[in-house]
Amino acid sequence: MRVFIVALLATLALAQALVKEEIQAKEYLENLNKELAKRTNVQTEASWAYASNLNDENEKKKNEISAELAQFKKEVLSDNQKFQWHNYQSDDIKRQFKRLSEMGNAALSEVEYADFLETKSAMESNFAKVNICNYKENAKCDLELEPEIEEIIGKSRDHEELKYYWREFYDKAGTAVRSNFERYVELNTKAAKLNNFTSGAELWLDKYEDDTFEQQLDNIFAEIRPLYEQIHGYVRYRLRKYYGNEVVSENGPIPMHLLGNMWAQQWSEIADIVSPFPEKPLVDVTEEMEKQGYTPIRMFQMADDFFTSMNLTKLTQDFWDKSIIEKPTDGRDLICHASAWNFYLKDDVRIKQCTRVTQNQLFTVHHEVGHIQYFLQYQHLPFVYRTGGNPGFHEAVGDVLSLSVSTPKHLERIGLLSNYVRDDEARINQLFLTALEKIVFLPFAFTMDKYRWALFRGEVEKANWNCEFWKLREQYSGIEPPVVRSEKDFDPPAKYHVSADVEYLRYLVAIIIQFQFYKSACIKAGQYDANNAELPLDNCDIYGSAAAGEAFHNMLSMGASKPWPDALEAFNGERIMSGKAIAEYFEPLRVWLEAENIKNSVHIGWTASDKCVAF
Ligand code: X8Z
Ligand code: ZN
Repeated sequence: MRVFIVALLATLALAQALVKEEIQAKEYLENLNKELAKRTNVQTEASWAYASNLNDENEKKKNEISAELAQFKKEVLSDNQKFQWHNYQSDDIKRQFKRLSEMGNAALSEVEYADFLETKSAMESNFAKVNICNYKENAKCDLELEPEIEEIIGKSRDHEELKYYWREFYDKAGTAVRSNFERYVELNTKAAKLNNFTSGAELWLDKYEDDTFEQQLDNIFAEIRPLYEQIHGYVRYRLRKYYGNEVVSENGPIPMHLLGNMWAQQWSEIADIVSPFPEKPLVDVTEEMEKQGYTPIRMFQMADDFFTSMNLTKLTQDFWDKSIIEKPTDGRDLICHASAWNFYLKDDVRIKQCTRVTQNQLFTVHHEVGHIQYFLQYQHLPFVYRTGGNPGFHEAVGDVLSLSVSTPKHLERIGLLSNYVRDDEARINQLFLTALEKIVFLPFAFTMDKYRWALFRGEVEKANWNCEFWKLREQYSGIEPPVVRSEKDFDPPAKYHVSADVEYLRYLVAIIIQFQFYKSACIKAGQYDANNAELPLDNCDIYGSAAAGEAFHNMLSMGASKPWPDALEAFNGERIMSGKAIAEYFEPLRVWLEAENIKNSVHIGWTASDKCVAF
């Protein structure tokens, strides 16, 4: 009996000690979150200075400060281990500790982390500094990706010219950094293992907090693939008519330089030559924007106005004072790829974008302002929670508004579209245009990470690294390079996110869930009713809807404080990622395309590509 009482007292004492420790841990976390915000702010300032002016001095400063932050994170990790947090009562405290114990690449040794940062900067700055000589005037060698090369790839219909720019760009942005990329993969793997992951793929996937995530995406992708194949077959059929049999085959993969985008990730730039009803209107307000004297600042004001119309947070003074929304003309090199930045101080949020006045850029502006809205909605939370429900959530917010902006209804409302008659044919044109942005993007986005996962997992021999990339691009998207590539080339880093070490699955997830958000927001706004032909999903405008805004607020203000199904639930009551909404949106197009492709005996699917050989 005595032994029992002593044991009981000892247990009680331990439990009491644990409760006391948990109270102390709470205070510890409060201080730590503040300290991390402060230090991350300093590091972000240095990153911003570098990204907006790529010189050696800025690079050195950025890497030094990043190394200091990594060192601090290591100290935090060892401090955290003094707490028995796994046994605490509060889920919130446990979640914070778990997140604060994730080191990412900062887990590398000091020397290797420095190497990692230099390797990344080398790839990123190489990408940003690519210059190409003009195809027509070979002495003019100052063409940059943004804006000149992107414009040519989008507008030129001369396939030889397109091929020239394609090859020049991939050689300079891809092949030039092969050795850096090899080193990057090595260090990435080391870092993943130091974090107790089997590879960098698992480290990236961990952010989705769901062991079946990859499988879920495979399943959703398989559901959408038939629609993709219909679009692919139709576009190839139309391109064949346009360029001739010599340039486009009947059954093979589509030569990607003809698709209006350097990476063939979105094909809307060629809508004018492939849209279903050429004699019917195709919504393109670029000219009208130019005519009305639109400016980048006006485009950002419009995005701000859209968010505030829904009762959401308006852009801050710091945003307007500190953002870079036009390409500087002072000759400095910078990273033009659009990005949104959180500085982890109250209201200090910025965008860096070399904005051009076009319809697609108007959508990108909303995309970026969506990131900013998220930053502002969760800025009250502890530092560890100031991020998206998962990385895809962050990419989806602004896109939901873009879906709304792209409708004829909204474009009419803002005076960019007039005399538009929305009959069945115009509607198919419009759905097709959106599909060239959204459906076409799915296999592209998937392969960006399927490829890198395979490398990180050590599943591909180095001697096959380039052809493996093209194999996946062919299998998933049915496209191929315009010229034969080999292992002497190395093309993956010619995509910004590969050179810059940005995980890409987020964009795939974002497309799927943005349609879930959009559909619910449209219902809340009274703009969509599946049983009312007057209120179709593809002409829903959520502008001015406080109800839709409230759903956003409920989700965004949670940041990452709960697993993502909770965040999704806060928006619309669902807890599962699903392809149902995207399928519903494109259903009229699917029906039309299937009939049209049969009518024209269009081949569906593609044969294997022979455009990559070992040597
Ligand atoms: O990188 C971006 C944004 C910045 S987060 C401009 N996007 C992806 C890309 O350009 O490849 C948006 C869509 C996909
Ligand atoms: Zn984004």
